[in-house]
This record gives sequence, structure tokens and C-alpha cells, in this order.
Amino acid sequence: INNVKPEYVRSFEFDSKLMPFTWVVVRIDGCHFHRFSEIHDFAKPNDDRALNLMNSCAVAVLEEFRQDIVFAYGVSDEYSFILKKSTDLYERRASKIISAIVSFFTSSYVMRWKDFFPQSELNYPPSFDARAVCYPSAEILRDYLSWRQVDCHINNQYNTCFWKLVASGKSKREAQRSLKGAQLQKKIEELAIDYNKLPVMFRQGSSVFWDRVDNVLIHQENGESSENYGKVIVQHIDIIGSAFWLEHPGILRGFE
Ligand code: DGT
Ligand code: MG
Ligand code: MG
Ligand code: MG
Ligand code: MG
Repeated sequence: INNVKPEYVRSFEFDSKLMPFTWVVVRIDGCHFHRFSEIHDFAKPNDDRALNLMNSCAVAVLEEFRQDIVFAYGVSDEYSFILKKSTDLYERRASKIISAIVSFFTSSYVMRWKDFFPQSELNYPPSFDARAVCYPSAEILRDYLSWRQVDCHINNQYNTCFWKLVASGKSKREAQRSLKGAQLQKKIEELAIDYNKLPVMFRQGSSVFWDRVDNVLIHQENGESSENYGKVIVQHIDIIGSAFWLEHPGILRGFE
């Protein structure tokens, strides 16, 4: 019908490729979850159902991208997905990788909503934004993950104090003022919060990874062999220290 040449139209497209031989982190974050959590009556400061729903979607993402994603860490309305250094997913095209992961996560969130919130309607479609960042070494990748877990800790300390103050009759403004620049550790003692008794998921966030038998091929009855991926597990543990990484050497070292 017209004589526009496809190559010409195509020439306007560009691919931005993620740097080769780097760890890729895709971090997704709920859009306007301040509002979303209010409207859906999330418990404050942490809602078990909401966090478990996030975790369940992260498990689905690891299963879907099993060849490429080796670890994920989540807190609040965010999740970071780690793609192995050697990944060639979508030839490392950034927009393809980012959009495929975030849209899969989002549709899983909607599909699984009722499993976690059987009593409440999903009032409007939630959305998540996403970005990709490349990290050139496992050390820097671990620094990234430590940063997220420290953030989880500080925010949780702050929010726990904040809502304790509000529960004791202070207005939100007063609570905010009394915490401004305060040493949170001291505040926790002052407010008689038994911090270590709080659920470990609130304090440590959630780590998601394959509990797999490293490099073992399972020989099926039909004679074919397939890689044994084991299963995806969710743990609430310290990922800042070395202990976790020494216990699970396959996660980072297995893919360098
Ligand atoms: P954004 O990301 O710029 O679109 O804006 P928000 O509103 O999503 O802000 P963000 O991501 O910095 O903070 C997450 C918000 O989600 C924060 O207002 C608290 C809320 N939120 C996340 N998890 C929970 C929860 O378990 N319980 C409650 N009550 N709120 C939560
Ligand atoms: Mg955001
Ligand atoms: Mg958000
Ligand atoms: Mg957030
Ligand atoms: Mg297509």
C-alpha cells in the first residue's frame, strides 16, 4: 500500500545494551505505594500479607527466568533481581530485560492478590517501575545488596519508632519531629521496643534463590538429562556478612 522501506523505519530504533561481563541488577519499585498501601489498608509499618505477596511474585520471577536470575532481595515495595554475569538474556538489551521482568512481576502481583488478600478487593491496577544497573564485580554487587539491607534496617527502625509514637497518642507531625536527627537505637530503648522480637522478615527483608544441587544433571527415565534446578526458597537472613555467601558459594561464584 505504500513504499516505505522497513529498514528505513527500523533505522530509528536503538538498542541500549548492558555492559558485557557485568552483574545486572534489575530493581523494581511500586509506583505510589504510599497511596496504594493506604487504600488497601496495609498494616503499619509492615504488612505480612503484602510482603508475602511480593515474595511470592519474586519466586515466580526466578522460576520464569531460571536461566538468568540467580538471586533476589526484597523489602517494602521493592525487589532487586540479580542476573548472572554471563547472561545473554535478550542479547543484554536493557529495555527488553527491564520490561519483561517488571511486567511479569506486576501481572503475577495482580494474579496472586486474592491468595494473600482474600478479604479485600484490588481497587485499581498497581504498577511498578524498574531500572537496570551493571556491577563489574561480585564485591561491588555485594556492596549493593548490603546497601539495600542497611536501608531495610534503618527504615524499619524509623517506622517502628514512628508508629509506636503515634500509637502512644502523638500526632504524625509530633512523631516526625521527635525522630528528626535522633539516634534510632536510643529511641528504640526509650520507647521500650523489643526490636529483636519483631519478625525477622521485617528486620532483614527477604532473600530469594535456588536451593539447587550445583551442576548436577538429573538423568531422567527417558534417558534425557536435564539440569536440576531444585526449588526456589525465601529466607530472611543477613546478607551483609560473609557467612551467607560462604554457605551458598554457587550463587555468586558459580556464575562468574
Ligand atoms: P514512588 O516509589 O516514588 O512511586 O512512591 P512510593 O509511595 O511507592 O514510595 P516508596 O517506594 O519510597 O515507599 C514505599 C511506600 O510503600 C511507603 O510509603 C510505605 C508503603 N509500604 C510498603 N510496604 C508497606 C507495608 O508493608 N505496610 C504499609 N503500611 N505500607 C507499606
Ligand atoms: Mg519508585
Ligand atoms: Mg515505591
Ligand atoms: Mg520503595
Ligand atoms: Mg515480540
